[in-house]
Amino acid sequence: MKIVSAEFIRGAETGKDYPPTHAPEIAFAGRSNVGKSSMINSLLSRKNLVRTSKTPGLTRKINFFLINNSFIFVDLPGYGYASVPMEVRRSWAPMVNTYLTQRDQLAGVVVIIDSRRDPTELDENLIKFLKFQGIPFVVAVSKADKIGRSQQVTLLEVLVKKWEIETQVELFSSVTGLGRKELWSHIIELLEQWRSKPRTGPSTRINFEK
Ligand SMILES: Nc1nc2c(ncn2[C@@H]2O[C@H](COP(=O)(O)OP(=O)(O)OP(=O)(O)O)[C@@H](O)[C@H]2O)c(=O)[nH]1
Ligand SMILES: [Mg+2]
Repeated sequence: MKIVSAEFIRGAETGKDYPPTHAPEIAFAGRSNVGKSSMINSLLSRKNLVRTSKTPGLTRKINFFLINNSFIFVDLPGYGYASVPMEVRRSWAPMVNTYLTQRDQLAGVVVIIDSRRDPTELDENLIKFLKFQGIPFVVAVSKADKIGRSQQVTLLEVLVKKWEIETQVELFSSVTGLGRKELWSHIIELLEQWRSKPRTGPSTRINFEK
């Protein structure tokens, strides 16, 4: 994918602040500090489009970036980091839940798991939620440069078995560029799928009332 332009549109906390755009969106979700923002920079070959930090909990809003004037990357705030203030942690669920269930432009989610940490219950909940909602997703295992080849293989096996997600798990490193090409091809597929069959209206939503 040739990146001609990439620009920050805005950060939003509630639905009314989402940009009034119609382009399909790819959202990046995962625990705090897993490398979401770095992954977006790496995919776009931009060093500092998205702010990254050693301190977990940096991204606290839903940040929208317009790419090539044709689709949007959405950097979601990270979940589940103990040192992040309770108030912030509590706001994650409704903020992200609203976005994932109500944004018709959502074409798919990149779920990011840290290669050096065991997947948590929160990661599993996110995967279950996406499956339940019928939201297409791929899993990217971040910071793969930090673990050896045999650990990489074991981790992939564990994830595939645990979550039954065979074809969509990719190793990724923002440092070495590992998995960049593969992740892009998944993203392009998700965008194409959405373009041929956009997610529209209440028929694709699940009714929790009854
Ligand atoms: N070695 C290595 N470090 C990485 C990689 N990706 C991210 N990091 C480092 O991990 C830390 C967190 O990265 P971010 O991209 O800010 O993580 P985030 O998921 O956006 O974090 P929050 O916004 O706090 O939720 C930074 O210090 C990055 O430099 C990677 O692929 N390899
Ligand atoms: Mg971030």
